[in-house]
Amino acid sequence: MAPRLYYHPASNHARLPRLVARELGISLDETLIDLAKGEHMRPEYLAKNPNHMVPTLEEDGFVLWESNSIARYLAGKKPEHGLYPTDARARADVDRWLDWKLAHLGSATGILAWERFGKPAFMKQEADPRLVAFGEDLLAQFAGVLDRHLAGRQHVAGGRLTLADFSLATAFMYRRVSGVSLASYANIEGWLAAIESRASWKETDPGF
Ligand SMILES: N[C@@H](CCC(=O)N[C@@H](CS)C(=O)NCC(=O)O)C(=O)O
Repeated sequence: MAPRLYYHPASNHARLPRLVARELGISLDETLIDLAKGEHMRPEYLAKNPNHMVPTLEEDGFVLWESNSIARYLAGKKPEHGLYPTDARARADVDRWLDWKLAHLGSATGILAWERFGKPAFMKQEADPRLVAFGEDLLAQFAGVLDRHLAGRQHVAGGRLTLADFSLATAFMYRRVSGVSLASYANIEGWLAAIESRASWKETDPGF
């Protein structure tokens, strides 16, 4: 049976395992959890993911949450693909960027996405200017780090396409609706355009 992925199409975190599965040719049984209807708060979903978040993966009774962990698990099924290298240092390099994405870049883009897009759209509330300014400061810091790292590189880690590219790319998926310009980050723009041209990215496009 195909692994089941509980997801929402607008979730950047849920998009990562969906991208990775498509890249690897792994079929997923994708089950929509409608956040707007509160399906993530239902007891049966909370029993799988007590954080009430998507994504969650379920396979033969094994339940896994956290997008990067799910991506690693899926990539581990097809190591020959190289998305998650087996060499210790190459893997550590990918892990470094996966951690950095959740801890830093994703926080910056997440604050801006929520304040400028999620909050008005779903909560009918205005953005908090202090939080927007905080998000902008974080973004300037961390996008700068990534842009400088990508100078002269096509990929984030190990000179090849890895989980790091896909995970980091998802952090930018709300940029248009959250007023994030990459004009000052030409290296990020070029790298992201290559990810966005992939079939996996197009197939998982939520349409905003
Ligand atoms: N660290 C988690 C974050 C997941 C996350 O923030 N999911 C959001 C959608 S993008 C969610 O489900 N939010 C609903 C909630 O917090 O109640 C991961 O990487 O999987």
